Amino acid sequence: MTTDPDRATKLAADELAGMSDLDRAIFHDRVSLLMPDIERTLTGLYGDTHDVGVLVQRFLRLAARRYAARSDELRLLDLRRQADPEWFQSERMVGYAAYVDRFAGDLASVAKRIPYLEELGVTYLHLLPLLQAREGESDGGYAVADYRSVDVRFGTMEDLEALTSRLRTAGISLCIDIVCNHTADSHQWARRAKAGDEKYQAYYLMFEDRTEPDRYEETLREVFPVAAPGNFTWIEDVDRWVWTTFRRYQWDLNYANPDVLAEMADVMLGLANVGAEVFRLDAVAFMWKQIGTLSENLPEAHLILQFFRAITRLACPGVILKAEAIVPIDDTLPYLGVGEATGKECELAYHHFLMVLAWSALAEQDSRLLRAALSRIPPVMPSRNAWCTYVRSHDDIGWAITPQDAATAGVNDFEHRTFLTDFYTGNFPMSFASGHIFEENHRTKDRRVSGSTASLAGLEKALESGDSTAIEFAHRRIRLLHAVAAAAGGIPIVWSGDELATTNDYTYVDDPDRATDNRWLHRAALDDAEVERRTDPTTPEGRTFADLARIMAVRARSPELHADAASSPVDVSNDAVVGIVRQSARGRLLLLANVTPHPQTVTPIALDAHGLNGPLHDRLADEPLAANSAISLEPYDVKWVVSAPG
Ligand code: OTU
Repeated sequence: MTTDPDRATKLAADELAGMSDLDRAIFHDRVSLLMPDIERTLTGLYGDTHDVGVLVQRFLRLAARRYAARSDELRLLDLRRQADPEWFQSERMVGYAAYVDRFAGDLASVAKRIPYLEELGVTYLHLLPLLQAREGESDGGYAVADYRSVDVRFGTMEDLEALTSRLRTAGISLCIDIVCNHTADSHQWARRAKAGDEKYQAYYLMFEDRTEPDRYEETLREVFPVAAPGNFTWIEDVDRWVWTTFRRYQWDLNYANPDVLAEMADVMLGLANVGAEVFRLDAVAFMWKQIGTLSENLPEAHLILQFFRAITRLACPGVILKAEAIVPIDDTLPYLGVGEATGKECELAYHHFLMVLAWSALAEQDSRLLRAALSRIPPVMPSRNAWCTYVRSHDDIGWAITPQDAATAGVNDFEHRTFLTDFYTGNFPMSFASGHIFEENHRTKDRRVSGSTASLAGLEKALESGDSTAIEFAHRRIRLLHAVAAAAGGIPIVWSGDELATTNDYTYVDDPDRATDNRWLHRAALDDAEVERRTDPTTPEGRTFADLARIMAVRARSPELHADAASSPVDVSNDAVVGIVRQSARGRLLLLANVTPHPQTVTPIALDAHGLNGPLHDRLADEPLAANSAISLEPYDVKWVVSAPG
C-alpha cells in the first residue's frame, strides 16, 4: 500500500490553505520524503487491526495543521537545523538537567538563571516534567494530569514559550519530557475510563480479572518492587485491573490503539510549536506489551519512536528526540536507529552503561571491567546520533552489568553488583560513599542506589571527618567523573547540584509526597547561598564549580570531542588508569583517568601504541607533557592528551 504524495498533500489542503505556495511545496516535499516511514511504521503497528490508509490521512492532517501553525521564529530554527544537522554532535554542546522548582522556582525564574548556565557553558537545558502533574504524589511530575497545560506551580504555556525563546537567544536548546508511556490516574482520560467510558478505557490496558495479568506477570520485571509491587492495579470504580508499570497512579497507555498514538503525536507537535527543541521520551522501552515477553524493547516500541521521528520531521524538522531507555546496553543501541531504521529513530539516548562503569572503576580502583564492557559497543555511532553522557541523574543507579560483561573481565556479575551497592551505600571496608539502597527487590536480590554525586564520591563523609586528604580526593573524583563524561563521546549532561558538589538532602522525609522515594536524596533545591559560593574557590561549591566550568570550556574548544569521533576504550598497560581514545578526521585525543588514590604512570610505549608520540599536551590542564617520557597522574587525576599544538 502506498499513498501518492500529491494526493496526500491534497488531503491536507484545508490545513495548509492559508500558506504560501512555497510553504505548501515544502510540506509536499517532506511528505514525499517521509511517507514511506509513516506508512511502514503505521503498517507495522496497525496493519492487522486498522485501515492504514485512513490512519495515514489522519496523521497527515494532524502534521499539516501543526506545520501551518509553526511560528516564523521556529520555522527559522527548522531551516538552521537542516543547514547544520550535526548541531547537537558539536563539542560545544553541554547539557544541564534540573527540576523547574528545585532549580529556580518557576519558569520565569529559570530565565534569571541563564547567566549561571552560561558560566558553565550550557547549550542544552533539560527541565524535568513541567506539564500539569497529579496532585499529591506525582513521581516528580512523571504522572501527568494534563499534557496541554504547564503545571500551575511553574507558570503557563505562554511562560514556557517565552522561556524557550529567551533560551534560544542565549544559544540554549530546551529539552522537555514527553511522558509518553503513562498518564496520571487523575488525567481526564483516566477519569473518563473510571467513569465507564469505553473509548477511554481503550486508552489503557484494562482487565476484568487476573487471568491475563497473571500470564503477563510471569515474564515482567518490577521497576518499583517496594513502593509499587506488581504491574497491575485494581481500580474499584470499574472493577478492573489496569496496567501500571511504575507507581499505582501511573497508568500505562495502550499504543495498540491508534487514538493514543494520535493524542501523543499531537501533544508533541504542540509542544514543539511552543519552542521545545528536544523531547526526552520517557520510559520508551515499555510502550508495547506482549504476553510471554518482558514487554520491554519490543519491535513495536521502536516503530512508535520511528513514527514519532517521521511525524516531527514532517511538521517541525528542527526538533530532535532522546530515548530514555535505561536498559541493558545491547537493548539501548537500537533506540538510536539500526538496520532498516538507521537515521530514523532517536538522535539521542542515555549512555547509562558508561555512567555505571565509571562508578564501578572508582569503587574497584581498576579499569578492566570498563574497558572490557565498553569494547562491546561499536566505536562509531549507528548514524547521526550522540549519546547523552552523565555522572548522575534524578534517578537511582541500577548496576546494569550483564554476565557477559562481567565474564570478559573475570568477575561474577551478581557479586559485582552486590559489591557496588555495598560500596556505594558505605557498607564495604574503606568505602568513601554515603548512598542509600533504592527499591531492594527481595525476589531477584537486585538493589539500586540513590545519593548525590558528591555524597557517592565521598565528599559527605570527608566533610564530616574534616580530613583534608579525603576532601581533596572526593573533589578529584567528582572532577574525574565529569571529565570522563565530557570526553567519552556525546553530550555531557550535568545533573543540577553536581556543579556545586551538593551532598545528600535528607529533608525529603518530611514531605509525605516524597518520603517513600529516596531518589529525593539527590534532588536537592539549589540554594542561593550555595550558588553565591561558586565564586569562592575555598568552598566545596567554588572548587567543583570551577572544575566543571573548566572541563566544559576546554571541551568546547576540543574538536576531537565532536560526537562523530570514534570512542574506543584502550589498554594503557596500567589497569589503574582508564584510557579512552577519541579519533576522527578532526584529530585524536586520549583520555587518561587514574581511578586510584595512588600516583600512576603511563609509559611512552603505551602512548605510542595509541598513536600518541612526539611532543604531547594535556588539553585539560593546558600543560605541555615531556616528550618521550612517561605521563604521571596524581591520585584521581585526569588528562586529555593530544599532540602538542604547532
Ligand atoms: C523514568 O525512569 C524516569 O526517569 C523516572 O524518574 C520515573 O520514575 C519513571 O520513568 C516513570 O515515569 O524506572 O528507575 O528501566 O528506563 O523508564 C527509573 C526504567 C525508571 C527506566 C526508566 C524509569
